[in-house]
Amino acid sequence: MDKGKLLDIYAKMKDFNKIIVIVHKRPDGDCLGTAFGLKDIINTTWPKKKVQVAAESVGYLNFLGKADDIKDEDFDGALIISVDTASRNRIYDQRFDRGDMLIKIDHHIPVEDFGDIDYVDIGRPSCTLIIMDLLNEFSDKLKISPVGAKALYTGTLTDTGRFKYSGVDGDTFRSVASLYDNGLETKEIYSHLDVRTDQLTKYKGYFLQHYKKTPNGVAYINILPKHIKKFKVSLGEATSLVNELGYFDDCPIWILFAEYEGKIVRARMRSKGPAIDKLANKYDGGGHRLACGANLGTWKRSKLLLEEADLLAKQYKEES
Ligand SMILES: [Mn+2]
Repeated sequence: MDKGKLLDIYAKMKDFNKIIVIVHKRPDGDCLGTAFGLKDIINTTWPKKKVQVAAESVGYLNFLGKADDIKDEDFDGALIISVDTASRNRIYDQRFDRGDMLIKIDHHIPVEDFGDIDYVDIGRPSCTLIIMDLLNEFSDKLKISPVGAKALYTGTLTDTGRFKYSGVDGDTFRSVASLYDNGLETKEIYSHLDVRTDQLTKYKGYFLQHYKKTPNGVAYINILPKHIKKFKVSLGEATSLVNELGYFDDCPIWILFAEYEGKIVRARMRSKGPAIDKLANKYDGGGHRLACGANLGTWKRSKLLLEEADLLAKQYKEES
């Protein structure tokens, strides 16, 4: 934790009367939780400030809050805070540099600095936990409502796999404890996260019957538009099943390939041993040591990635 930089961020939030929080493209629970949690802290602490969130909406996360329709003039004289995003091109609203000042708050392995202040803490397993660091560091000044606590808890849950992934530590639970002290109610959160449509349930059946394994231990599946269409699920829903491939003893790496609009292929990569971030970097991606995304473009490149992942699995098995 960098207390000096947290003080800088606090001072800027206090200074500016217009603040826009921007998430990354195709947002997940952590980045939306971070954005709506931060919005709630600013609104609860300084009710007169105007805070907007720039994000696309994702059905199952709509309970966290509603994104704003942001006009060009909203950026004039505003403080922009980019959350959970490692590189410029992944920022959801590309007008991010039109404000007076830009702050980057992130927990991914750094790709590039782009803020006037860059606060990156890869030791935190979710970006929401950095917001909680800020909250706890200035607990005599900053306030949060149960609505913000709900958002921060949700992001922590989704990015840590419900406190299961590496990076979860005592600080994680101390931070979460303070959310309970601020009125956190978890029942509603689980009622939104623990639902599955008939369509996705049936697609999951298909998914579990059609994954494959490489010779040395990479479990993978290719998600094609025709499957999505047939089962009437969204790509977001289909790709949320990635960790269904994480149960195999003989597969330390698992990858979900999916074809997006314009025939663009992307990968979600996960590992329970070998570091995969360098491999993701080679394929225009990145993220964390054991959880990454990659932008392949074509199915041809997905085969190359798979071959290299297979090699990593092989080396890992030989070493351990
Ligand atoms: Mn995150």
